[in-house]
Amino acid sequence: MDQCLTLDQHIERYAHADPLRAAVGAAVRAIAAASIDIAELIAHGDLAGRLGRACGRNADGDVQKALDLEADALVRKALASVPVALLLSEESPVPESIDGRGLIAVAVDPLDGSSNIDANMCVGTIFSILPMTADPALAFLQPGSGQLAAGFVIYGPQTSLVLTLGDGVRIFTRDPRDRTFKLARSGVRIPSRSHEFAINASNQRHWDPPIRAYIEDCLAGADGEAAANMRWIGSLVADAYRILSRGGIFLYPADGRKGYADGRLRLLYEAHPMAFIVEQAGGGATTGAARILDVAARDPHQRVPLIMGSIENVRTVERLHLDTLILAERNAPLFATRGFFRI
Ligand code: FDP
Repeated sequence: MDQCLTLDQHIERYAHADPLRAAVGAAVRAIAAASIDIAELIAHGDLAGRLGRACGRNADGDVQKALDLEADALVRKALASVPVALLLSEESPVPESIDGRGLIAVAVDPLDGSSNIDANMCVGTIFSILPMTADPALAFLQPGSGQLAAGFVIYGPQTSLVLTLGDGVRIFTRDPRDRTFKLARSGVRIPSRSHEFAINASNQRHWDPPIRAYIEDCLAGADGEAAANMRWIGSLVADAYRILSRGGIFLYPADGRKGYADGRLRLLYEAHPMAFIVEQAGGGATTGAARILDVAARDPHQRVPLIMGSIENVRTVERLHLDTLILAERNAPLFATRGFFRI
């Protein structure tokens, strides 16, 4: 591994003289530069004013925190000098035109996990880069498999950028000595099987049968399997980073609460980029019924159920969704001696 390779050097190697790749590289560099400013703002905590204070609601009704708006402004400013045709931010109601000659469309969640700001926990910035389409109205209606690049920055004990340009996953960590991102890990692989799961268990009574059944087996340790361990940070970037580091499964399913028929997470700037990264690291990402990267958006802020992580665990959840016979059998008396882990 090129231990001291900087993000800029990596992007130069990737882009060569290809204009589309150069545009992708420029957007990644701009978001990385904005993320250094965001990291420094977060590091000031309440000394920078109460970053976690509510300031209003975005077009979709989500509460906006002060840091959501500051991060949005920093990302927007950084991308202003990059050939981006369209920008979709979680904080804006509709995609905005930036550069009419731009070759790419960028979807971004400037500050993910904002309910964690006051608790001094990990938050992040997530982005997805798509090729621009001849008809601008179609740019964000492409399936996730069309992404050219995806990544997220996690603001934690270290600030790290997790990046895929479609050739595996690399992690660049910010070097505090010179404010540059340097390659810390390449060839990131998610172990194919894990005994760690992440879900907001307080929603259990609202889950559909397949999710309920899967989690019951995780807790029971069916068929001699060790009972699984639970971790829920409540910050997508942090749960995703842990899964990239040591495996596991993350579930934010659809549930019976009002407004949760498609889960909570957004397709274009949360599920698509995470799915691209996770698949590039050998994992899986599904709605339960469909591969996330095959899903195309109907509207810019569409939500989608997201189940992602270690491939064998994800496949088990998919089988539970697709095969109603498995669930029927589960309810039969014989199930006392069988579990999904053996299927
Ligand atoms: P947040 O609302 O704090 O921004 O995407 C939104 C998100 O956090 C994810 O980061 C996180 O996984 C999820 O919502 C947490 O949802 P719950 O509060 O329902 O657990």
